[in-house]
Amino acid sequence: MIKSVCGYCGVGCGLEYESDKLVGNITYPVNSGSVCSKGVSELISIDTATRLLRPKYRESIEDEYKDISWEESINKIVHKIQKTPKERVGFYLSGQLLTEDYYIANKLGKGFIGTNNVDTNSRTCMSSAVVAYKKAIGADFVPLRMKDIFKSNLLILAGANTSEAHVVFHNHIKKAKKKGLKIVVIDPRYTDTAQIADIYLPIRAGSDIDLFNLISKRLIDEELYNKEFVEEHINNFTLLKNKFKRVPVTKMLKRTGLSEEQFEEFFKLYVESENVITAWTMGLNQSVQGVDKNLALLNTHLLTGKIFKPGNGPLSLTGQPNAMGGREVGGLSTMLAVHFGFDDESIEKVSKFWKTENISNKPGLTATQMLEGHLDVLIVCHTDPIYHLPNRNRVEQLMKQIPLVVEINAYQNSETAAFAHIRLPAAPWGEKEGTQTNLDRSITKQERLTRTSIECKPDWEIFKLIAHGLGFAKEFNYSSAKDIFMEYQAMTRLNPYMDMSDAEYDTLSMIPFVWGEKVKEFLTPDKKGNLFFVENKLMSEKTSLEFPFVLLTGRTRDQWHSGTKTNLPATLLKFKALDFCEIHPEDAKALGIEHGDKIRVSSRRGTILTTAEVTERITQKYIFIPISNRDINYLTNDLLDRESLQPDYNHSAVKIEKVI
Ligand SMILES: Nc1nc2c(c(=O)[nH]1)N[C@H]1C(S)=C(S)[C@@H](COP(=O)(O)OP(=O)(O)OC[C@H]3O[C@@H](n4cnc5c(=O)[nH]c(N)nc54)[C@H](O)[C@@H]3O)O[C@H]1N2
Ligand SMILES: Nc1nc2c(c(=O)[nH]1)N[C@H]1C(S)=C(S)[C@@H](COP(=O)(O)OP(=O)(O)OC[C@H]3O[C@@H](n4cnc5c(=O)[nH]c(N)nc54)[C@H](O)[C@@H]3O)O[C@H]1N2
Ligand code: SF4
Ligand SMILES: [Mo]
Repeated sequence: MIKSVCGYCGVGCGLEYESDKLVGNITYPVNSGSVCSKGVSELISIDTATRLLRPKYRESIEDEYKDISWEESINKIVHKIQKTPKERVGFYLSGQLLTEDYYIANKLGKGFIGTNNVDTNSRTCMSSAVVAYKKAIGADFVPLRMKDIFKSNLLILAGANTSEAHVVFHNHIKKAKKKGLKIVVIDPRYTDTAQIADIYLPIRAGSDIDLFNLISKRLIDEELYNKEFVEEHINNFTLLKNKFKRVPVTKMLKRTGLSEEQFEEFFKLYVESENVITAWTMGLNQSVQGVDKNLALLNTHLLTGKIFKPGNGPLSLTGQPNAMGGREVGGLSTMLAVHFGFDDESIEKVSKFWKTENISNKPGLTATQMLEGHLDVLIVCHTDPIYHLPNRNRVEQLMKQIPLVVEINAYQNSETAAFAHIRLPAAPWGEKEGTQTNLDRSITKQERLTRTSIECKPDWEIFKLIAHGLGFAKEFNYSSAKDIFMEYQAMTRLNPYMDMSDAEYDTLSMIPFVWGEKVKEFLTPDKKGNLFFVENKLMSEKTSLEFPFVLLTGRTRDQWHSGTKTNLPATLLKFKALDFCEIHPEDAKALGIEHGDKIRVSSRRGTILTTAEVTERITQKYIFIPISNRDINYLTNDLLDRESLQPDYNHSAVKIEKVI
């Protein structure tokens, strides 16, 4: 029997592999034996006909792909990088990469090629949470664990559909509910998660800042905040208090779409609950004011002192399996490595560690800026930007202008494949090994369960080949994922709160290592938490007579994003629909649309076809389309949060027509 870990979501469930079968790992602390449909079907995705099994090349994206050897393809990439100014080279990584893959790509890009254009799809996912955590508590640090729900009295889920997106955690929430945990769900859709709520708040999309501000204001006005804690541990209280004196309370409540009774019922439960956890995901992060939404939420925990105490805290529910590990190594273009930025001291420490003089102090392009960055070489690894970036027609135009697009993927059927020149076959989950950090800081290890397909290579090895081609053989002298992990582990000592020296690579699949368990205070320089006054500036795209609906997008339980690993003949039979558009019965009636009708959904930027699902789960004037519809981003707008540069995926104005 081999122990490993699921490679899908941030819960990070342990798996056991025995005689060609996967089951949950009972001893693994996070999941105690359960897995969801994606976890158990990991094996199926190894053996599909859609695997990419050989390197491919074409001169122009008009041509057909031809097979090419590894040597020739790496040579072509290396030559092009050598001829290109470093600021015109970009690495587009993924929160699904293993830590070793991430580390080596980051070291190559930032440390040796000397470009900070190394970013990741986490930009579209978690970057608002990263910025807000740093501002409010001093570091990108999740200050509690999932198991804290068993010590809590109230769990608030804001813009998070755990029932479909963090399935095994959701099962734990249900268990905790049986033991008395109260649940509040804040979401414009009556999701499967909302069905287990004690209080469901059908908030208007984009108005979370108003709701959290209303809580904070009431806590201050009625002196229900934790005075002692605020005095000792919190900055900016007086400022916030003064600012709140002038906010338009009635207008704020109106913007949330909630009634006074709904708010009062919630507030009563809130103040009566001794231990409170607020968890959130894309409903907050994916917003033009994503950072502010996060800060408004964090304010409530700083005011009440419900942080760094069992059963309490702000719990960002990371989506991808290793988005956390990626952030730890430094996979965002706005950080260097091990949570360091681009200040002189950090650059000096990292340069010394990597033995390099090539690090630039200029933050790089983010994933959401890269395509506009006039790049000559773009290396895309373990992600599908053509599919996932907003305003796809524009993304396609920009991608076409890049002279060399390299796609490293384990499957052939991504959307980016149509825009690449070189495609390199990666070894997927099950054919490789390496570590990942789940959403609450547990570092676990994926094990190799089957032989690596002959022409495929683990992602780290591909970056190593490029590094060697560029003349950095000595600095990239690794013969295994373990070598890389151990170097990274040594590097974490540079940043004391991140020290991972005690992790044992060889036993991580059996005994996960949880880093940061000793951190029990704010990580800001003065060890105090920072309050911020933020306001809802109503910056999302406005609906109009022509585009009267707000489009919400998100997950369905059994599908993983573009579906290269989950939308397979062997799994489809059992699983939920891939493509539908939830629309309220009243709205459908007004448009003459019936359940099952083919419909055309258009925004100012593009049009897609889908099928109407008439349901009261969705509020009037909203529609929901799952992201398993690969065309979804032809519709979405490309407004970005000004600090995190994360897209406003959830709030695009659209219209609907029946296809006749
Ligand atoms: N099955 C499955 N699970 C996954 C994934 C997958 O592809 N498939 N992907 C993983 C990844 S990468 C991620 S990031 C996570 C995402 O995890 P979640 O964010 O929990 O998943 P979404 O379906 O995007 O849900 C976002 C919710 O926010 C709501 N929402 C939209 N706008 C607002 C708003 O303004 N305010 C509030 N309060 N709510 C709003 C939406 O109606 C939706 O229910 O899931 C992870 N888990
Ligand atoms: N409208 C809208 N757009 C969104 C979102 C939304 O909610 N709404 N969510 C955003 C978020 S939160 C996220 S995280 C992104 C996700 O968007 P993507 O990251 O683009 O989605 P995936 O389909 O998970 O892409 C992973 C790719 O890696 C490939 N792959 C699988 N295994 C391996 C491997 O071992 N090695 C390599 N090299 N490749 C492999 C897969 O075949 C696939 O092509 O989408 C973002 N876009
Ligand atoms: S909940 Fe997430 S980590 Fe657990 S089995 Fe499902 S997809 Fe995998
Ligand atoms: Mo994500």
